[in-house]
Amino acid sequence: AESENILSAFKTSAVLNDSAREKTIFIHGKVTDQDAVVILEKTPIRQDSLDELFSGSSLKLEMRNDIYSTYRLQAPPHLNEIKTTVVCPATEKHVKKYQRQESFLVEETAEDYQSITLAYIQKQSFSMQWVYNILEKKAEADRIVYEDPDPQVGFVLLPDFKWDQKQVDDLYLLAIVHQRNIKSLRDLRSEHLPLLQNVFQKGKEQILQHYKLPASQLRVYLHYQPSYYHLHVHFTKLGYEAPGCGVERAHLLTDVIQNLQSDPRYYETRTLCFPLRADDGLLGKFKEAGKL
Ligand code: M7G
Repeated sequence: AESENILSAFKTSAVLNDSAREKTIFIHGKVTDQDAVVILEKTPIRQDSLDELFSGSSLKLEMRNDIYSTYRLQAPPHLNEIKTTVVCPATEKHVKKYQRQESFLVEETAEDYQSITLAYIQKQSFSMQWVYNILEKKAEADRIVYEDPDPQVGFVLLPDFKWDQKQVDDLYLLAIVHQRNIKSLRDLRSEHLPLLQNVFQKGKEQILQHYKLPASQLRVYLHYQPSYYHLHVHFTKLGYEAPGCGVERAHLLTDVIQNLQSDPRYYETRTLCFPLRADDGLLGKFKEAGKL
Protein backbone atom coordinates (compact mmCIF):
# COMPACT_ATOMS: atom_id res chain seq x y z
CA ALA A 1 0.00 0.00 0.00
CA GLU A 2 2.91 2.35 0.71
CA SER A 3 4.26 4.04 -2.37
CA GLU A 4 7.37 5.79 -1.04
CA ASN A 5 10.46 4.30 -2.68
CA ILE A 6 12.89 3.32 0.05
CA LEU A 7 15.17 1.82 -2.60
CA SER A 8 15.79 5.05 -4.50
CA ALA A 9 18.28 5.92 -1.73
CA PHE A 10 19.81 2.42 -1.60
CA LYS A 11 23.56 2.15 -2.14
CA THR A 12 24.86 -1.35 -2.79
CA SER A 13 27.95 -2.38 -0.85
CA ALA A 14 28.09 -6.13 -1.52
CA VAL A 15 26.25 -8.99 -3.15
CA LEU A 16 25.78 -11.53 -0.35
CA ASN A 17 24.44 -14.37 -2.45
CA ASP A 18 22.83 -14.95 -5.81
CA SER A 19 21.46 -17.84 -7.74
CA ALA A 20 20.73 -17.90 -11.44
CA ARG A 21 18.63 -21.02 -11.01
CA GLU A 22 16.49 -19.60 -8.20
CA LYS A 23 16.53 -16.17 -9.84
CA THR A 24 17.34 -14.44 -6.61
CA ILE A 25 19.94 -11.97 -5.43
CA PHE A 26 20.69 -10.90 -1.86
CA ILE A 27 22.31 -7.50 -1.51
CA HIS A 28 23.85 -5.65 1.42
CA GLY A 29 23.88 -1.88 1.29
CA LYS A 30 22.88 1.33 2.95
CA VAL A 31 19.78 3.47 2.94
CA THR A 32 21.03 6.90 3.99
CA ASP A 33 23.21 5.83 6.96
CA GLN A 34 21.38 2.63 7.90
CA ASP A 35 22.44 -0.87 6.97
CA ALA A 36 19.94 -2.72 4.83
CA VAL A 37 19.53 -6.09 3.20
CA VAL A 38 17.53 -6.28 -0.01
CA ILE A 39 16.33 -9.54 -1.56
CA LEU A 40 15.16 -9.56 -5.17
CA GLU A 41 13.38 -12.57 -6.58
CA LYS A 42 11.79 -13.19 -9.95
CA THR A 43 8.39 -14.75 -9.38
CA PRO A 44 7.05 -17.92 -11.03
CA ILE A 45 5.11 -17.70 -14.28
CA ARG A 46 1.44 -18.14 -13.48
CA GLN A 47 -0.64 -20.54 -15.55
CA ASP A 48 -3.65 -18.26 -15.31
CA SER A 49 -1.68 -15.41 -16.88
CA LEU A 50 -0.54 -17.30 -19.99
CA ASP A 51 -3.26 -16.05 -22.32
CA GLU A 52 -2.51 -12.49 -21.36
CA LEU A 53 1.22 -13.10 -21.61
CA PHE A 54 0.96 -14.42 -25.17
CA SER A 55 -1.46 -11.82 -26.45
CA GLY A 56 -0.18 -8.79 -24.55
CA SER A 57 3.58 -9.08 -25.02
CA SER A 58 5.99 -8.04 -27.71
CA LEU A 59 8.20 -10.78 -29.10
CA LYS A 60 11.71 -10.27 -30.54
CA LEU A 61 13.25 -13.06 -32.52
CA GLU A 62 16.80 -13.93 -31.46
CA MET A 63 17.51 -16.84 -33.75
CA ARG A 64 15.83 -19.41 -35.89
CA ASN A 65 17.30 -22.76 -36.97
CA ASP A 66 15.25 -25.52 -38.57
CA ILE A 67 12.34 -26.21 -36.19
CA TYR A 68 13.99 -24.22 -33.33
CA SER A 69 13.64 -20.56 -32.51
CA THR A 70 14.40 -18.40 -29.47
CA TYR A 71 12.87 -15.05 -28.57
CA ARG A 72 12.96 -12.31 -26.03
CA LEU A 73 9.48 -11.71 -24.75
CA GLN A 74 8.68 -8.31 -23.26
CA ALA A 75 5.86 -9.01 -20.83
CA PRO A 76 3.41 -6.35 -19.69
CA PRO A 77 4.79 -4.76 -16.49
CA HIS A 78 2.21 -6.29 -14.13
CA LEU A 79 3.21 -9.79 -15.28
CA ASN A 80 6.89 -9.05 -14.86
CA GLU A 81 7.28 -7.91 -11.28
CA ILE A 82 10.19 -8.62 -8.96
CA LYS A 83 9.33 -9.65 -5.43
CA THR A 84 11.40 -7.45 -3.14
CA THR A 85 12.09 -7.86 0.57
CA VAL A 86 13.83 -5.13 2.54
CA VAL A 87 15.31 -5.50 6.04
CA CYS A 88 16.17 -2.03 7.36
CA PRO A 89 17.81 -1.29 9.67
CA ALA A 90 19.51 -4.66 9.31
CA THR A 91 21.73 -6.05 12.06
CA GLU A 92 25.03 -7.76 11.40
CA LYS A 93 23.24 -11.05 12.07
CA HIS A 94 20.83 -10.34 9.20
CA VAL A 95 23.72 -9.69 6.85
CA LYS A 96 25.31 -12.99 7.89
CA LYS A 97 22.04 -14.91 7.56
CA TYR A 98 21.85 -14.11 3.87
CA GLN A 99 25.53 -14.52 3.05
CA ARG A 100 26.57 -17.57 1.08
CA GLN A 101 28.62 -19.74 3.38
CA GLU A 102 29.73 -23.21 4.25
CA SER A 103 27.73 -25.05 6.88
CA PHE A 104 28.79 -27.49 9.55
CA LEU A 105 26.63 -30.12 11.19
CA VAL A 106 26.38 -29.90 14.97
CA GLU A 107 25.18 -32.74 17.20
CA GLU A 108 23.63 -31.09 20.21
CA THR A 109 23.12 -33.31 23.26
CA ALA A 110 20.64 -32.37 25.97
CA GLU A 111 23.59 -31.15 28.09
CA ASP A 112 24.99 -29.11 25.20
CA TYR A 113 21.62 -27.42 24.88
CA GLN A 114 21.64 -26.44 28.55
CA SER A 115 25.28 -25.40 28.76
CA ILE A 116 25.94 -23.91 25.30
CA THR A 117 22.88 -23.21 23.19
CA LEU A 118 20.43 -21.83 25.74
CA ALA A 119 22.69 -19.07 27.03
CA TYR A 120 23.65 -18.12 23.49
CA ILE A 121 20.13 -17.84 22.08
CA GLN A 122 18.92 -15.90 25.11
CA LYS A 123 21.50 -13.19 24.36
CA GLN A 124 22.05 -13.37 20.63
CA SER A 125 18.90 -14.18 18.71
CA PHE A 126 16.88 -11.98 16.35
CA SER A 127 14.27 -9.68 17.78
CA MET A 128 10.79 -11.22 17.85
CA GLN A 129 9.00 -7.90 17.58
CA TRP A 130 7.57 -8.85 14.19
CA VAL A 131 6.03 -11.98 15.72
CA TYR A 132 4.43 -10.05 18.58
CA ASN A 133 3.16 -7.46 16.09
CA ILE A 134 1.35 -10.23 14.24
CA LEU A 135 -0.12 -11.77 17.41
CA GLU A 136 -1.25 -8.33 18.60
CA LYS A 137 -2.58 -7.28 15.16
CA LYS A 138 -0.15 -4.39 14.97
CA ALA A 139 1.18 -5.58 11.62
CA GLU A 140 -0.03 -7.82 8.79
CA ALA A 141 -3.48 -8.02 10.39
CA ASP A 142 -5.13 -7.87 6.98
CA ARG A 143 -3.09 -10.87 5.84
CA ILE A 144 -4.28 -13.26 8.54
CA VAL A 145 -5.89 -16.31 6.95
CA TYR A 146 -7.19 -17.82 10.17
CA GLU A 147 -6.92 -17.35 13.90
CA ASP A 148 -7.71 -19.61 16.81
CA PRO A 149 -7.58 -17.11 19.69
CA ASP A 150 -7.32 -19.70 22.48
CA PRO A 151 -4.34 -18.72 24.70
CA GLN A 152 -3.27 -22.35 25.23
CA VAL A 153 -3.82 -24.10 21.90
CA GLY A 154 -4.49 -21.10 19.63
CA PHE A 155 -2.41 -19.71 16.77
CA VAL A 156 -2.41 -17.27 13.88
CA LEU A 157 -2.11 -18.63 10.33
CA LEU A 158 -0.79 -16.20 7.72
CA PRO A 159 1.37 -16.11 4.60
CA ASP A 160 5.09 -16.23 5.18
CA PHE A 161 6.68 -13.10 3.75
CA LYS A 162 8.55 -15.28 1.28
CA TRP A 163 5.22 -16.00 -0.47
CA ASP A 164 3.57 -13.38 -2.68
CA GLN A 165 0.29 -15.38 -2.76
CA LYS A 166 0.01 -15.06 -6.54
CA GLN A 167 0.09 -18.82 -7.14
CA VAL A 168 -0.20 -21.90 -4.93
CA ASP A 169 2.83 -23.59 -6.54
CA ASP A 170 5.04 -21.92 -3.94
CA LEU A 171 2.48 -21.75 -1.14
CA TYR A 172 4.11 -20.86 2.17
CA LEU A 173 2.19 -20.14 5.34
CA LEU A 174 3.22 -19.85 8.97
CA ALA A 175 1.27 -20.86 12.04
CA ILE A 176 2.46 -18.73 14.95
CA VAL A 177 1.28 -19.99 18.34
CA HIS A 178 -0.22 -17.66 20.93
CA GLN A 179 1.78 -19.21 23.79
CA ARG A 180 4.89 -17.13 24.29
CA ASN A 181 7.11 -19.36 26.37
CA ILE A 182 7.93 -22.07 23.83
CA LYS A 183 11.24 -21.16 22.24
CA SER A 184 11.67 -24.06 19.85
CA LEU A 185 11.33 -27.78 19.23
CA ARG A 186 13.65 -28.33 22.23
CA ASP A 187 11.01 -26.96 24.63
CA LEU A 188 8.24 -29.27 23.41
CA ARG A 189 6.80 -31.74 25.94
CA SER A 190 3.77 -34.02 25.85
CA GLU A 191 1.75 -31.23 27.48
CA HIS A 192 2.05 -29.38 24.16
CA LEU A 193 0.40 -32.19 22.18
CA PRO A 194 -3.05 -30.54 22.17
CA LEU A 195 -1.46 -27.37 20.81
CA LEU A 196 0.49 -29.20 18.10
CA GLN A 197 -2.48 -31.32 17.09
CA ASN A 198 -4.67 -28.24 16.91
CA VAL A 199 -2.19 -26.41 14.67
CA PHE A 200 -1.82 -29.49 12.47
CA GLN A 201 -5.56 -30.19 12.11
CA LYS A 202 -6.86 -26.65 11.73
CA GLY A 203 -3.90 -25.56 9.63
CA LYS A 204 -4.58 -28.33 7.12
CA GLU A 205 -8.34 -27.64 7.11
CA GLN A 206 -7.87 -23.92 6.52
CA ILE A 207 -5.40 -24.43 3.71
CA LEU A 208 -7.81 -26.83 2.03
CA GLN A 209 -10.61 -24.28 2.37
CA HIS A 210 -8.66 -21.24 1.21
CA TYR A 211 -6.29 -22.69 -1.36
CA LYS A 212 -7.88 -26.02 -2.33
CA LEU A 213 -4.70 -27.85 -1.38
CA PRO A 214 -5.30 -31.17 0.40
CA ALA A 215 -3.09 -32.32 3.28
CA SER A 216 -1.42 -34.82 0.94
CA GLN A 217 0.07 -31.82 -0.91
CA LEU A 218 1.54 -30.15 2.16
CA ARG A 219 4.87 -30.25 3.95
CA VAL A 220 4.23 -29.26 7.56
CA TYR A 221 7.37 -28.81 9.66
CA LEU A 222 9.40 -26.96 12.27
CA HIS A 223 12.97 -25.75 11.96
CA TYR A 224 15.66 -26.56 14.48
CA GLN A 225 17.50 -24.30 15.06
CA PRO A 226 14.93 -21.71 14.02
CA SER A 227 15.88 -18.11 13.33
CA TYR A 228 13.16 -16.81 15.64
CA TYR A 229 12.68 -18.41 19.06
CA HIS A 230 8.91 -18.27 19.30
CA LEU A 231 7.23 -21.51 18.28
CA HIS A 232 5.95 -21.46 14.70
CA VAL A 233 5.12 -24.14 12.14
CA HIS A 234 5.85 -23.92 8.41
CA PHE A 235 3.25 -25.07 5.85
CA THR A 236 4.60 -25.30 2.31
CA LYS A 237 3.46 -26.98 -0.85
CA LEU A 238 5.06 -30.38 -1.26
CA GLY A 239 7.59 -30.23 -4.07
CA TYR A 240 8.36 -26.56 -3.54
CA GLU A 241 11.96 -26.25 -2.37
CA ALA A 242 11.62 -23.18 -0.23
CA PRO A 243 14.89 -21.29 0.13
CA GLY A 244 16.63 -22.10 3.44
CA CYS A 245 14.62 -25.27 3.92
CA GLY A 246 17.36 -27.89 4.04
CA VAL A 247 16.54 -31.42 5.20
CA GLU A 248 18.85 -31.01 8.18
CA ARG A 249 16.75 -28.29 9.78
CA ALA A 250 13.28 -29.60 9.07
CA HIS A 251 11.26 -31.77 11.50
CA LEU A 252 7.91 -32.92 10.17
CA LEU A 253 5.11 -32.00 12.55
CA THR A 254 3.57 -35.45 12.24
CA ASP A 255 6.84 -37.01 13.44
CA VAL A 256 7.15 -34.47 16.25
CA ILE A 257 3.67 -35.38 17.48
CA GLN A 258 4.39 -39.11 17.36
CA ASN A 259 7.75 -38.75 19.09
CA LEU A 260 6.12 -36.86 21.96
CA GLN A 261 3.35 -39.44 22.15
CA SER A 262 5.83 -42.25 22.59
CA ASP A 263 8.19 -40.28 24.86
CA PRO A 264 6.94 -37.14 26.67
CA ARG A 265 10.55 -35.99 27.14
CA TYR A 266 11.75 -36.85 23.63
CA TYR A 267 12.89 -33.35 22.66
CA GLU A 268 14.24 -32.62 26.12
CA THR A 269 16.58 -35.59 26.12
CA ARG A 270 17.59 -36.46 22.55
CA THR A 271 20.65 -35.37 20.66
CA LEU A 272 19.48 -33.11 17.87
CA CYS A 273 21.47 -32.41 14.69
CA PHE A 274 21.42 -29.17 12.77
CA PRO A 275 23.64 -27.21 10.41
CA LEU A 276 25.27 -23.95 11.41
CA ARG A 277 26.92 -21.52 9.09
CA ALA A 278 30.66 -20.90 9.33
CA ASP A 279 30.39 -17.50 10.98
CA ASP A 280 27.46 -18.32 13.26
CA GLY A 281 28.36 -17.35 16.81
CA LEU A 282 26.74 -20.51 18.11
CA LEU A 283 29.15 -22.59 16.03
CA GLY A 284 31.98 -20.71 17.73
CA LYS A 285 30.56 -21.65 21.13
CA PHE A 286 30.44 -25.35 20.17
CA LYS A 287 34.06 -25.11 18.98
CA GLU A 288 35.19 -23.39 22.19
CA ALA A 289 33.58 -26.21 24.15
CA GLY A 290 35.58 -28.70 22.10
CA LYS A 291 32.50 -30.21 20.48
CA LEU A 292 33.64 -29.90 16.87
P1 M7G B 1 12.53 -19.88 11.02
O1 M7G B 1 12.43 -21.36 10.92
O2 M7G B 1 12.55 -19.27 12.39
O3 M7G B 1 13.80 -19.33 10.32
O4 M7G B 1 11.30 -19.33 10.21
P2 M7G B 1 14.26 -19.22 8.80
O5 M7G B 1 13.87 -17.82 8.36
O6 M7G B 1 15.75 -19.33 8.91
O7 M7G B 1 13.60 -20.30 8.03
C1 M7G B 1 10.86 -18.02 10.25
C2 M7G B 1 9.93 -17.78 9.06
O8 M7G B 1 9.30 -16.52 9.24
C3 M7G B 1 10.67 -17.72 7.73
O9 M7G B 1 10.06 -18.60 6.81
C4 M7G B 1 10.54 -16.26 7.31
O10 M7G B 1 10.42 -16.11 5.91
C5 M7G B 1 9.29 -15.81 8.02
N1 M7G B 1 9.28 -14.39 8.36
C6 M7G B 1 10.32 -13.68 8.86
N2 M7G B 1 9.92 -12.40 9.11
C7 M7G B 1 10.78 -11.36 9.66
C8 M7G B 1 8.60 -12.29 8.75
C9 M7G B 1 7.65 -11.22 8.79
O11 M7G B 1 7.93 -10.07 9.20
N3 M7G B 1 6.39 -11.52 8.36
C10 M7G B 1 6.05 -12.77 7.90
N4 M7G B 1 4.80 -12.96 7.48
N5 M7G B 1 6.95 -13.78 7.85
C11 M7G B 1 8.20 -13.55 8.27
